[in-house]
Amino acid sequence: LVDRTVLVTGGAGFIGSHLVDALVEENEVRVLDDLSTGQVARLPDDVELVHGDVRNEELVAHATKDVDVVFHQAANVSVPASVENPMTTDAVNVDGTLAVLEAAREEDARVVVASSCAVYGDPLSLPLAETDRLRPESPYGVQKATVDEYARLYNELYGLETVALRYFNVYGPRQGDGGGYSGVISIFLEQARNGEDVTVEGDGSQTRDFVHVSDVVRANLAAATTDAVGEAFNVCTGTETSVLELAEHVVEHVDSNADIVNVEERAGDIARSYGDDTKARHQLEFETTVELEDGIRDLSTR
Ligand code: UD2
Repeated sequence: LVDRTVLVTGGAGFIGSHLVDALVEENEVRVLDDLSTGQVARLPDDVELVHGDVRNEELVAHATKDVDVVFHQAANVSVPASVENPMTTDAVNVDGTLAVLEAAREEDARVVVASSCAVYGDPLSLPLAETDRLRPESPYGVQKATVDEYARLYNELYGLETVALRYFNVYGPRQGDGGGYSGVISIFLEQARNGEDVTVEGDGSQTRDFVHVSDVVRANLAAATTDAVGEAFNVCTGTETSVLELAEHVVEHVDSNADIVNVEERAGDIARSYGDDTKARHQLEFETTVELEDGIRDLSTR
């Protein structure tokens, strides 16, 4: 993307800040972030920060003024938090997205919405494809399914250019910085570095589709220019890795003598998950580039 004015909501967060880095050289970048988990230190100098809540319609409209593309990453990303507080997380995740879509409608801006594989719930069949029924199993999953559908609806109803990206298990630099909700890879890396036990929940046979954040950025850039608007795409590698394999890779690459131990399985944990990347390859002309082992090797040297 070049010579555009773009808004990255959640731009001080894990994924948002990588997106900002990729955009800032050649575009005018604005960030809307409440800094609840985001960090100002992640933002390059040339970025305009609008500090505040995505539920604040006036503020969102102000941040969206004269914008060509909105990359909507702001969300409460914690599944457990959504189970604890369905209403407050719904307000942030759903009302916040509606505020963004409404502001974009005013500006006729394209919106790339961060959706999630959580929209699928426990898979009936694998790999998970975009045509599968949505059966979310957490308030977070319902909220993401809702905004994913709103993105499609805004395209159909108002002709707004929207794309929903269903992120699978994203990992990479800055994840879990400063505590808070983080993913298994950053937890394992931290444990291995500190020589602590690497805690595999259950027997470690559960699988996930781990996508490097740089590939998530590339998917967003593809979505900013694609003709395939009104569509939802998996952002996945199409391969599954077990949590035990993951633990072994991490310990090996960190060169740690940490032990891999089994702890209690997580209640309601999904046994297997990986996505079908065919639609994204064909219609979005996007495929992932970072192999999991390379991603882990790189993280282990940071
Ligand atoms: C991911 C997303 C979540 C939602 C969900 C949809 C992340 C961080 N979370 O949740 O937002 O989209 O997918 O299904 O990407 N584990 C261990 N030891 C640990 C921590 C985790 O064994 O110390 C296991 C855990 O039990 C699970 C797997 O690692 O089987 C992945 O856990 P996670 O929290 O990284 O991500 P997940 O798939 O629950």
